[in-house]
Amino acid sequence: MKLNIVEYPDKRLRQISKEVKIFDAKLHEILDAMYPIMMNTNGIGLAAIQVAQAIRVLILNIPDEDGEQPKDNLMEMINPVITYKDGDTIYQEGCLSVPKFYEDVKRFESVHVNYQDRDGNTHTIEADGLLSIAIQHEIDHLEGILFIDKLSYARRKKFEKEYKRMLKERKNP
Ligand code: Y12
Ligand code: CO
Repeated sequence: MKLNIVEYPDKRLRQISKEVKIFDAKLHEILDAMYPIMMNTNGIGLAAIQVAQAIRVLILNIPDEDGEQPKDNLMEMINPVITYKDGDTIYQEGCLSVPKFYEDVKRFESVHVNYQDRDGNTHTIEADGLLSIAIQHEIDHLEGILFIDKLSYARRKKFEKEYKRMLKERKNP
């Protein structure tokens, strides 16, 4: 299965992703295709809508203390729901769908999340640090929300100007 990353300002990123009800080979094929895309682009998180699949699926591979991302650390979350949130934290985020831009974003410091795995089994995780931030960033994608939507008016204006310039430069180098 060949999937490509959808980039801002593509409207598909604004879709609300649908709940997964069937945990079949098609779902596994999408998950299996998402993993190399995330790893080959140095990503730590990817939502299915970023590869034009409007289903409530996300994957995460948070680097360990040595900056390594072994496949053992891969997390697949289907139909994730935040059930508890606490505290505030600010982190400079980036997104594979918004290339070359990194901005400080305020998130909850810790979250509890219920989700299903690829076989439909239910799990709960208590996350803080980078994992918590990444989960919140990816769950936003499922609602059509991007990290740039969380910027102040002035920062968003600056971003739009610079992003337009970057796209133009990429088209006519
Ligand atoms: C903290 C911050 C962001 C997240 C969400 C997940 N975001 C990513 O995985 C972003 C990856 C990313 C990778 C890039 O590198 C390449 O594309 C090769 C990148 O660089 C460029 O666009 C040039 C930008 C973002 C969770 C937690
Ligand atoms: Co993103």
